[in-house]
Amino acid sequence: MKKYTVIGAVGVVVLFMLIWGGYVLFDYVFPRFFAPTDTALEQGVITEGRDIAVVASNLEVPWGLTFLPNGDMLVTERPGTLKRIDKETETVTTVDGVKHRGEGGLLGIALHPQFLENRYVYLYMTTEVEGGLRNRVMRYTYKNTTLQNPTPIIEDIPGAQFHDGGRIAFGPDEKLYITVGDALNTSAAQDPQKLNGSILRLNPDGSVPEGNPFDNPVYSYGHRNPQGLAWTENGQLWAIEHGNDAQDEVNVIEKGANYGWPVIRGNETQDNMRSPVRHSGADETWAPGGATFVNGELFFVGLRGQSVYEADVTDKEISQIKAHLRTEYGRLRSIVQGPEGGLYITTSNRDGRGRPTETDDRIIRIDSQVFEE
Ligand SMILES: [Ca+2]
Repeated sequence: MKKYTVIGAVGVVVLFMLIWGGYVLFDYVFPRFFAPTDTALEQGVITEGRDIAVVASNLEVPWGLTFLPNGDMLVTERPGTLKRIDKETETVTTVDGVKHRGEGGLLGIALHPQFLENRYVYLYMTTEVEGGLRNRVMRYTYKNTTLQNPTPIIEDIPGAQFHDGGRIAFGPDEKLYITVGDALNTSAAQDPQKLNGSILRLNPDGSVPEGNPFDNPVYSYGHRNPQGLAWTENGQLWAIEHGNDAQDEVNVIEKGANYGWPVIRGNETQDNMRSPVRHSGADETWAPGGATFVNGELFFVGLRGQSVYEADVTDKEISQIKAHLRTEYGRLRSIVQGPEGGLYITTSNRDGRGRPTETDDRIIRIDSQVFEE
């Protein structure tokens, strides 16, 4: 009897240690691994009297964000739900076929440029098929706050636990641009016949536009895991991507160009490859998310960097990058300018790499003049 009491007591202690160990691992060890690195950037100062307000909370890894013509937000949550946010948050639908694993799941969202006429919504998502994970873009008709007529736009993009890309946006040419990560297949990034490690350009119906450089969906290649797309007022595309070990990149995107991954990194150069306009340096990680131009400045957000970055852009150069709101809201995934001019950022503290507060994840509206001196 006594023997069993001892075994039982040891069992309880072991069980307790396992639970405690798991708690420490998930709550302290993982977030430490993804804690912000030191930064060499100047820190922005918030203009007093300007508004920063939480406009939605209790979301689950919001990833893509866009505005309907009436000003409501449509937000994807990575586990697979589409939400509509006005004063309240309402689930529109759980999207069929989404596989939420690692960095994959329900990711980017974009509205057709003539959404008012056709009600088309585009979603980028990870799915699981025989043979593994695949990413795809689907088009739906958004009607009475439901998604109808699911139509594939591009399918069978190889996916993986990491580097799934996922940002989608219509350019000023009304073509759909799609960021696709290398999905851990680094050599695919150097092959413009392969979709991985590329920025794609498609007609709104999914066909390959005239003028694409390789007569296929690939517009630029040699990317590792591009996450942000933004166009200047003159229509120049910029993209932001994750480096391998720090050295996150800001690139000016030209048709048919090779951005070097995995052959060159940081400031390295090679014939017929483009080096970034700026990168984060060998010791600093931004882990960038979305990007947007506002009044000629390039704004992008950082997951690990936990900041809103503001880059002063002249033509195709960056003179300075400032970090705003560092660690104020945790990991940041998306930044979008609202129809009234405010900047909207989304947190990503529930993605397994952060330390969520009770109200995470959140969407925060920032008066666009907050960062002005
Ligand atoms: Ca590069």
